[in-house]
Amino acid sequence: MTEPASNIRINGQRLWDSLMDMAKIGPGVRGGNNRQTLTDSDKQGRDLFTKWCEHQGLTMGVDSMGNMFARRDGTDPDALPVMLGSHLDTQPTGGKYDGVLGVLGALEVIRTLNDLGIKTKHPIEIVNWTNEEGTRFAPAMVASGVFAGIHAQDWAYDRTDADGLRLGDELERIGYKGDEPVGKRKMHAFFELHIEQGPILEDENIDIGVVTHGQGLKWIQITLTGKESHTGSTPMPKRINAGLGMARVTELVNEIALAHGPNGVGAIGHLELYPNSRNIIPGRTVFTVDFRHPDKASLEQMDAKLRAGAEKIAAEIGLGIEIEQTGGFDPVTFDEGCVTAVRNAAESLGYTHRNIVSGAGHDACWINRVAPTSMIMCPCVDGLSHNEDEEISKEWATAGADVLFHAVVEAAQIVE
Ligand code: HGY
Ligand code: MN
Ligand code: MN
Repeated sequence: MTEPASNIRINGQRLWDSLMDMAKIGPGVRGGNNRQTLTDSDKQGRDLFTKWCEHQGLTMGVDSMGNMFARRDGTDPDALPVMLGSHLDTQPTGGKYDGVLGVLGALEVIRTLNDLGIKTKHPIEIVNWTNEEGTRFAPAMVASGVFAGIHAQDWAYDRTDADGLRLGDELERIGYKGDEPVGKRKMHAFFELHIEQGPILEDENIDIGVVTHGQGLKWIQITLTGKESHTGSTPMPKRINAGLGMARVTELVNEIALAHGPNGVGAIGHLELYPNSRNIIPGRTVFTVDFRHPDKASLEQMDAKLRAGAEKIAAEIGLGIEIEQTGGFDPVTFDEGCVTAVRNAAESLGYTHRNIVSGAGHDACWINRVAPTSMIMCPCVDGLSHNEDEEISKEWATAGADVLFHAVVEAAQIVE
């Protein structure tokens, strides 16, 4: 087998144009995207992706979790496919590149292979994983989690959104509940191109992040139950204020994260407060603590401190408390062989590169459980993501897709 000539480059302008075309679907209010999973705009994005793949001669398969697999045959029909991809769903105030760069960067790899008439021994499949973001339906990476055997499919189907709609029903409604049993497809390797979503690569003026590890994550949902009463006529000592409890737990989350610095991080991004009336003391708050750390023991310590501290706060105010872990995964070490393929590709292409730990969670973190996996990162402006102002340059996108091309083709093995 020959190595892909290092002068082969993908078509950066074509990739950029596809990113801009996809960004028109499910627009946000400030130039980003709101293409949440299993909404009509997610369906439109999936339909456009299918059209582009079929135009490249790929055959599209959809599994029972809506994961999409666009296949380019190899010369060896028995060889397992090399898969590459990410997710097309976005946050409600998301950017144009989080996830999308990985799916459309993969499509650009296929377009370049077709342009050059390159054959590979292994088939190559582009993947769009359903519901990576975990916003509309918690947890994040739920469909790649079912694929990797982490979650049961029925449990995933029963996840509900804020309006009580079930994930399984919404999957059916948009017509992407495939017949193929989830997890049936096996793969030779998986590569995911993704924006860094942090400031390191841009600050150090480095083109490529060679992702060696992913930090661990815990989503801990807390429900505090107090007593609704009049904000004017209820004497302070008689109040059982769930909102006060939530505020104190928020402060505690920040203290715990800082105490486990510099790598520990924590915040509360999801909050429901009942009845949310200006002149009623909140009787109930439901909120999710997001803790992350690259070290498993530290993450467990953060979790334990939170539980003990929240129980203490609830007792001081007289609140009922329920604590439930609603998502999470241990820190991830990616496959050495795949990581080396990424590093070698960046090196041979003349791109600057450095090892990096992923701060965000990705589908690759679950797929790493079932196949050799690694990730490629490109910088993003000010390290900003999960914000409509998320921005990258065409050059950064192109470099990332070039490295993806060479890493994937090396794994898939060119055949003369
Ligand atoms: O939460 C995460 O890290 C990912 O963006 N879903
Ligand atoms: Mn993402
Ligand atoms: Mn994201």
